[in-house]
Amino acid sequence: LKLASELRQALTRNEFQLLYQPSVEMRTGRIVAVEALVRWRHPERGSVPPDEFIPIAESLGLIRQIDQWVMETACAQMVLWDQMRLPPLRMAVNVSAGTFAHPDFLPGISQALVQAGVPANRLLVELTESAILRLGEDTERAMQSLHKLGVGVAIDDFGTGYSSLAYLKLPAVAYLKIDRSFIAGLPSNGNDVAITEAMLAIARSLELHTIAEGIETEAQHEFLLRAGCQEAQGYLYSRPLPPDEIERLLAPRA
Ligand code: G
Ligand code: G
Ligand code: MN
Ligand code: NA
Repeated sequence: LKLASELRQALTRNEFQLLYQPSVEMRTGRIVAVEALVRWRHPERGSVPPDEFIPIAESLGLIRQIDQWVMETACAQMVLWDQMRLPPLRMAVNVSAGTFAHPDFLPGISQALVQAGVPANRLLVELTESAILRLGEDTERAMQSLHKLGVGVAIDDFGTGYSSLAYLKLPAVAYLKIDRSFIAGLPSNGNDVAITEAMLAIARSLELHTIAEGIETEAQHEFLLRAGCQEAQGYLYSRPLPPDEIERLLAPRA
């Protein structure tokens, strides 16, 4: 596979790029966080979305290197934004199951934080519910180490993974991200309304912070705000953006 050999070289050729999607506090509309989303700028194919190359990177054993690059780049970006005196944001990074379970993950994430000089509590690791299912008992050990380090975990694509809810009690788990497949039907689809309200209720009783994904309409925003969801991401607020456009959004106006 040509793409596979090209993917091996993409890191050394510096072909990866991070876009940042804002996450807004629903009550105020204020941007409080960004999620780093990787893109591959392929010399001929143009921008390759992660859905196409992350699975290949996982099967080739390259995902840990990519995720490490993402963590280091995202931490360095936070420092640049601090130096530009932008309001301090939380930074979320996505990691694959293979990255999360590996013994080098904890040293890697501490190194990224120390190297940049960023406090651990500004970084959030997003792990999908299906990754947790694949990890099994390794999950708990890795979660405990992360918690000790001070890095929180968000359960990404929540509601789609068919996994047990037991891991929601782990102290590292601080955020639930409600998958956009449930948001899409709001506020008219009764099943999506029921499921979303149930997920928000679970989060409330476990004192987990909630982030809804994929908000595209004002009606979805209004519903989620009234239902008590705390934070949201989606095209209604902003697409994933390159750093300079984040700066334009956040720069204090004169
Ligand atoms: O940006 P986009 O919506 O196309 O992302 C698609 C998926 O790719 C997301 O669900 C996200 O979890 C995953 N993804 C994005 N960036 C990274 C990354 O840096 N590492 C890993 N492992 N997955 C990522
Ligand atoms: O799985 P994860 O949540 O990490 O991936 C986020 C992906 O969802 C990104 O690739 C991003 O481009 C996409 N996304 C973000 N906001 C919206 C939205 O409002 N609508 C849709 N359809 N996709 C979105
Ligand atoms: Mn995510
Ligand atoms: Na998600």
